[in-house]
Amino acid sequence: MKLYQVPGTCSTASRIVLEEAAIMIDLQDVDLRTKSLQDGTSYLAVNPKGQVPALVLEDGQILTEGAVIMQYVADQAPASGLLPPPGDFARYRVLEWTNYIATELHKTFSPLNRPNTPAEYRELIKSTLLPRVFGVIEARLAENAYLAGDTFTIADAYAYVVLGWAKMAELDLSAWPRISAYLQRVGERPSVQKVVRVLPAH
Ligand SMILES: N[C@@H](CCC(=O)N[C@@H](CS)C(=O)NCC(=O)O)C(=O)O
Repeated sequence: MKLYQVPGTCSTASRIVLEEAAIMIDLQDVDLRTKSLQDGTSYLAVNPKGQVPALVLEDGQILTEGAVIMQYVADQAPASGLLPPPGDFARYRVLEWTNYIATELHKTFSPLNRPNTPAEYRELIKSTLLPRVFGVIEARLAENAYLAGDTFTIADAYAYVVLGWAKMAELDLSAWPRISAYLQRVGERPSVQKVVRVLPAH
């Protein structure tokens, strides 16, 4: 399989999941500004959305949307515990948190990475919108070591990468000590140590 990615962006969550699942992958870096690949060809021919990640399967099919790529990868390695099997209610708890991270955390952060986002909106994101999400995650981590329970899942790979953007946004996480401890704990996982390089996200 091949993963189109940019280190430090949300595609890094897919890399962590691939690593946790012990799946070998060919990595291809994308220039998100020009939407081009290192050989000069257009990334839009791979993924017309122009965003990372995109996963090319063994049969040539291309799968996009990080939250879905992570589910696909986790299902290739059921023993990893990254995502419980269909029919197990625990699966839906993992997907509930994965969806929350995608729609409420990731996409609330995204405008901070666009140069043309108005200052007033940036301020609203930092003062109100993100703290509301941080509060939900902080409360959850008071109950469990990980988002969906007591084991690491795809939701944690995703949350780890996106919460890591707080530093670049100059957001002080000290008001959320459980999040800070969680980032430290997840950051120590061998899979994370292997893949994480923090670069500006988009
Ligand atoms: N809906 C997509 C969004 C992915 C996304 O936002 N990717 C960002 C990097 S974190 C990106 O490629 N940004 C470049 C752009 O939007 O032009 C997903 O969940 O995978």
